[in-house]
Amino acid sequence: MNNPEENDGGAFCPGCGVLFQRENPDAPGFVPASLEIGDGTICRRCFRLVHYRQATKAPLSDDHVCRMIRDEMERADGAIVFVDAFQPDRNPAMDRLLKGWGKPILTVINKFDMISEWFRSGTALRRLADILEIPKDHFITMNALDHASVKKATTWIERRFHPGARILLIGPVNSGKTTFLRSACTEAHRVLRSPMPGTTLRPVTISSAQLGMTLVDIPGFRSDDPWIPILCPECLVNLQPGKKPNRLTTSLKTGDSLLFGGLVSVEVLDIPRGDRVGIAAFTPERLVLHRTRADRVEELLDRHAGGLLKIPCPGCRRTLKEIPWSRSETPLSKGRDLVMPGCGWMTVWQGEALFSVHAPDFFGYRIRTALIGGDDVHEC
Ligand SMILES: Nc1nc2c(ncn2[C@@H]2O[C@H](COP(=O)(O)OP(=O)(O)OP(=O)(O)O)[C@@H](O)[C@H]2O)c(=O)[nH]1
Ligand SMILES: [Mg+2]
Ligand SMILES: [Zn+2]
Ligand SMILES: [Zn+2]
Repeated sequence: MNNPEENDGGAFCPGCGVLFQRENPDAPGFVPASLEIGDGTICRRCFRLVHYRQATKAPLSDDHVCRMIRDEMERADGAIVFVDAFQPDRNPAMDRLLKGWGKPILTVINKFDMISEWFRSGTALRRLADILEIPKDHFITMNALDHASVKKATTWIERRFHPGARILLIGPVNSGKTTFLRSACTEAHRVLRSPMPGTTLRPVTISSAQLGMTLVDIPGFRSDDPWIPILCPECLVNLQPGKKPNRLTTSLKTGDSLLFGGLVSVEVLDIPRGDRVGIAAFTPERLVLHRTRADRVEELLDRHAGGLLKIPCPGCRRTLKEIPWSRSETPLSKGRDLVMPGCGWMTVWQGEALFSVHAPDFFGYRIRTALIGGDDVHEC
């Protein structure tokens, strides 16, 4: 366990992994001079998160995270790569880092509970394997909040690593690395998990008596979520998928727009055959989906930020308005997803159409093979 005595440079906050400091009250690791650092001490940022659910941002670049991983790789015997089932993605920087390492790397697709009910039996693993380009028997799915699921995962891990192994937990922010650590090792009860992306800020090392292994929880990569540098902490927390993400199934005609909260709007520009296209949109629980006519979008965004469209709050709407927005066209047909990082995705279950994605300049969408296929969407 990261404990106050462990490092000769000073003591670490067990909540976020940062070195305690007494100089800067606004930075992570701060403890006031009047407070003696003991066994149960956590820094001010962690204290506020635990007791007031007040989240603050603490910038950390992916380059910095990669450097931390590189340092840890020298001593480690392998890694568990976490994937967020709601946003299954590969991180190219991480792939480059781990390539040629020569030590076992397992993949855990966590938060599977968020999407599992939308699949017909058996299709989920095949589709996840296709999207992530990994063989079906090289990963498992997990719900890190569920005891039985974590037990299944630890048994799988124990079979693949030798006793005493030191294993790195790597993956995007909010993929549940710390949640798993806490669920799997009683020794980790003071390490913080939270819906604020970027809770863990430095590697946190836990020796688990139960597993007979050491797990090193590494801060998450942030570049997969373009909203992190822009939105306020409250909006970022609101943007987390929660336990039960939304699904809206509908059909749209030319000139219709679908608003993903007030962050992105998708307009139907043209339907080559027929006059409607059947779509399904999957979004975080609190990101309101709103259907309107394209010419009303701006007015809605201005009038309803923080209200009907919960995200962004009025302050973040002002920030977003200062950034140029752009439009980009993409055709989409059955079997393909339009992935909007941080906002979920949209799939076509019937027909095809030319769509226009209207979003702030920094935002980039992707097209992928459908995660939840057209036939599954139609039926559930
Ligand atoms: N529904 C569901 N929620 C989960 C699961 N695992 C984690 N969460 C939630 O996801 C959020 C993020 O979890 P963390 O464990 O803090 O994520 P992390 O990967 O450590 O994130 P960073 O420290 O920011 O890198 C928390 O609100 C958890 O409760 C899961 O399997 N299912
Ligand atoms: Mg964490
Ligand atoms: Zn802390
Ligand atoms: Zn906000």
